[in-house]
Amino acid sequence: MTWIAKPRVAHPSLPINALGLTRRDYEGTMSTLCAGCGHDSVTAAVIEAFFELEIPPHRVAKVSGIGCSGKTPTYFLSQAHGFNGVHGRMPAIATGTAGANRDLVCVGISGDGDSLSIGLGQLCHAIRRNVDMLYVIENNGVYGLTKGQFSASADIGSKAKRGAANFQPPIDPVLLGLSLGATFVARSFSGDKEQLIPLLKAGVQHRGFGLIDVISPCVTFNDHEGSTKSYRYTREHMAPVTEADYVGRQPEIALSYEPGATAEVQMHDGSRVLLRKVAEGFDPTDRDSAYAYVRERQEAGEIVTGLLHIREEAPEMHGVSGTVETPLVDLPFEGLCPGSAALEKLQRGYR
Ligand SMILES: Cc1ncc(C[n+]2csc(CCOP(=O)(O)OP(=O)(O)O)c2C)c(N)n1
Ligand code: SF4
Repeated sequence: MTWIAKPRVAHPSLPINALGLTRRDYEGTMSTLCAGCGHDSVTAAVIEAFFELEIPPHRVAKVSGIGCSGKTPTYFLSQAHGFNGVHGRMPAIATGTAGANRDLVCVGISGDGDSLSIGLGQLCHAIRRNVDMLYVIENNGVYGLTKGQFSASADIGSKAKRGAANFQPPIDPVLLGLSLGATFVARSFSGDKEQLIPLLKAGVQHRGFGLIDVISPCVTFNDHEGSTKSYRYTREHMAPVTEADYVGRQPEIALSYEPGATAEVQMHDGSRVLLRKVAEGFDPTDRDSAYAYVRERQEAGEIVTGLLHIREEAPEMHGVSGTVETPLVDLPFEGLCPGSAALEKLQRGYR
């Protein structure tokens, strides 16, 4: 894999935040994702959100599983703590991270495969525990990293790279979060930074589990059967002289639309999704209404975006579990390991 060092830019006219940091201080290494991948837009939004929130990058813990989405924490906040875990197990790592040090801002980045297929149980329990973290699902309906198999969020009838249609009903992370009682649920689109950045900022500041499902197109695995420009057609009609592959450059899809309005987005393969932004008067504190509204608009073929539900008074994991306020790393050794007499006393309490 090629690796290009990002040049440092230091110019007196660069905007700085209250900490004296520039946006560059919130970036990571150069992305190796496909040009035009929605995940890069999400990365840019995360960088902007943390820059604007003026959070010191070294006070952040970023965690992920496996997938193209799982790679993205490398591309933001290079000064942050980071752990790239096993496929689908990011929520367990995040739970440990948040539990061990409540002073860090915990950010988990996942994919729809990572969260809704192999890691579904993990996600459910992180929601149930109300782990204090921002949880972003970069949702493209496929397993991008392993070349475009359907994920559990793929819609019925959507076509895979090889033309086969998906026939299994999707798991909607927003409806899942609402039905499990997640205390902050939102949805956005990677190309709509006007909406995504404020949602990310709100999710970071929410005390408890902040779930944001971001529709994030995969440009590489959306070409379809019948196209004379598809990889398959090209391979079948060429005489290869070397083993080579080429992923065409695609422009980022950007979008701006008003609250209450719908916007049709044409994806790179020509398919269309219809987004509806919640209206100004929408009440996100009413979970049942939020669920009914998302379902109603879904029936009409629309994907509702915006802050869909928030419950601020719910105790988060620390409150429920009674964890120590001091981060474990700051506790003296005697506090962390009180000795065998204390252990015996504890065990006696359970007999
Ligand atoms: C235990 C395990 N099973 C399967 C895999 C293979 N694998 C790697 S990434 C991936 C799916 C990634 O899809 P998604 O989470 O949607 O992320 P994307 O690449 O689309 O961003 C799979 C199945 C793995 N790495 N580990
Ligand atoms: S394969 Fe798809 S999800 Fe992965 S980097 Fe390329 S466009 Fe993004």
